[in-house]
Amino acid sequence: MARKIIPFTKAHCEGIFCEASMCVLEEAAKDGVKTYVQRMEGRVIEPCLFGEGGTCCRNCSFGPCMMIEDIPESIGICGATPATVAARNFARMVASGASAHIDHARETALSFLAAARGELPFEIKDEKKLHFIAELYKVKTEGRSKQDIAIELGEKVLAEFGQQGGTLAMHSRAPVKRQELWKKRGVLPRGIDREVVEIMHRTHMGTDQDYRSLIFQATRCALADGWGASMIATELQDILFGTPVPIRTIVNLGVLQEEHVNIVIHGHEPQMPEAMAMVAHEPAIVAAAQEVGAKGINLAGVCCSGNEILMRHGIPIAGSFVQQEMVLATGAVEAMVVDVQCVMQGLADVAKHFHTELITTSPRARIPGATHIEFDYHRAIDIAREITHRAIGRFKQRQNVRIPDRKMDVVAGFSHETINHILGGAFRASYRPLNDNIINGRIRGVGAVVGCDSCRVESGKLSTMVVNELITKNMLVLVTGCVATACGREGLLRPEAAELAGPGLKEVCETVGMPPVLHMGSCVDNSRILIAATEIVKEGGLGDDISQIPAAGCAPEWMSEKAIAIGQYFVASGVYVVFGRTFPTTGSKVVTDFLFREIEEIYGGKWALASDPVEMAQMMIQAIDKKREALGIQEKKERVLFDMAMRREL
Ligand code: XCC
Ligand code: SF4
Repeated sequence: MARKIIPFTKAHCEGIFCEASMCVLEEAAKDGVKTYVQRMEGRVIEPCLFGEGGTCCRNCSFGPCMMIEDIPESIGICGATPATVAARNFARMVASGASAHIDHARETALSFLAAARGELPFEIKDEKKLHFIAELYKVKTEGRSKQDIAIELGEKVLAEFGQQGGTLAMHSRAPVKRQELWKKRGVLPRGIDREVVEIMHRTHMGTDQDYRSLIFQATRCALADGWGASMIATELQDILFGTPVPIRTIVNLGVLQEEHVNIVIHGHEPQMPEAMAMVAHEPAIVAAAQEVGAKGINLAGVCCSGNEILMRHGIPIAGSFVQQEMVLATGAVEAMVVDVQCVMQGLADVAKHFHTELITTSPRARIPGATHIEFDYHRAIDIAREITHRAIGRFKQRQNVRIPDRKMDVVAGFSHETINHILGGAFRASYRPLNDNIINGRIRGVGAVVGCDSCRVESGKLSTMVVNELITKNMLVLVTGCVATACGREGLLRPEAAELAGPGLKEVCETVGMPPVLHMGSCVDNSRILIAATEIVKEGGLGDDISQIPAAGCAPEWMSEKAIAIGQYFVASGVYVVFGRTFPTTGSKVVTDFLFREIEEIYGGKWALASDPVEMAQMMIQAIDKKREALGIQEKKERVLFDMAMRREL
């Protein structure tokens, strides 16, 4: 076995564009490995304006009907206007994105129930949260065993998916004023699945043809995601696998280990990754690894599966979405285990060039060329062992390895409960200190920077530039998803990053020893941000609704339909949301105007679009300063802060 180790020594890592990481792709390309880089270059047709702007309809066989809003004759054969088509397409994106979270949550609820019944190797880890959520669902807790409570809770949660009327229990966690607003607007979801089906129905040829009405339903569906499915997924996963607490680990390609069997877990649902983590250090597994000349098993994550086990176990992340093929191109991965969402089909082709086995595990996601080993959580441990042994079996076939020496320390695991403790201290856990620091101006506001990293921009860089700009302006930043990984690569998730923050934020971070950028988890964990925002409201002093607090959201490199669903539930929760590079309704000025302006009068939040990272940050800051002004905490306090900073500098 002729192994070539390519040394990389450059000290500073520039995200995935660092010489070392790109070198992995270049070297691999010389061996004929094709990744997104080649596919982008070799693209035969450029993205078309109708598709990009949302004004192409193919909802019936008269079409596709492509429309230009400025040309009155340019409407559908059925008479559909560009606004109708753009709103229909937008709503369908929400439906698809929400479905991803909903199906994830369903799977979580099913495995939660099975675990409660004692059928799975998972046990309830967070009893306190079990009680809290049980009470939300009106499940009696007094004098009952945790199994009993969990069984009833699991059943009640599952019933919400097929529910036809009424409301969802999690919505009662929102600020009262927000709940009243949703009620008044009639936008409270009646059941989880129902709202998705209704979008598909309304967007069928010849049904709902009023863009406002379509956006209304898209909003109801988005709320069934954020304050429904995503929140269910987050909370039940926490109860089952543990609520994250701050934990130190590493990210980037360099977490792969030359002397270990590398198994990479990619996708979204945490059940399989949890099982893989449980078996990785079993003596029999380690012995089997040693038998083939490896030191043991090295588990690493990609995308949100990675975020889940990073948050709960400190398992390193090898790469974000854009890096997934790069991870395989190192030649150091024995098996990549994938389930659902954000898994590129191109992986199968990359894996073929190496000894890597690509393994699909979800009954709802297969890839030609991959091995399918279906994950059944009743047999979670056996399947995890089987997969691990297959990976071990591949180790000896490993050839050239190009693991760049690129890894970065991160502190992750900031659930909203942790923020409570860190800021308030163990004895007086509360959001009071955060609110006080926002009121006194040390912290200007809270910026949530979330979502994907994109092949169509300088991946990761755009997001981290937004984050950098925000923290220098004293904005506390919350991150999830692949943006979190990008921030990790750049060293922004270390307490040391406080150095980069503005004086006020820096002071707060140094006092409590936290990074200025808090990793709150995976995509479904954006629900943690909703709760954090609600906690800020409930703590008092910053208004009585989410739309009043100095907070804003941003997805600089969004790519998935989930991002649209997430953005819409944030807007409907009263948050100003900035998206990067492109927005799917720009072909219709009418619909875009509605989403970027008018909708604010309804929900207090709205969308915006920008391409330049500094501009994105500035837009968020401007929105936040406006909220500070409305709260009456803007000017005076800022001068106090300035004086303090001046004094310290002297
Ligand atoms: Fe997918 Fe969740 Fe986007 Fe990353 S961030 S590319 S959706 S993995 Ni959620
Ligand atoms: Fe064209 Fe109307 Fe059919 Fe859409 S539904 S393809 S706009 S005719």
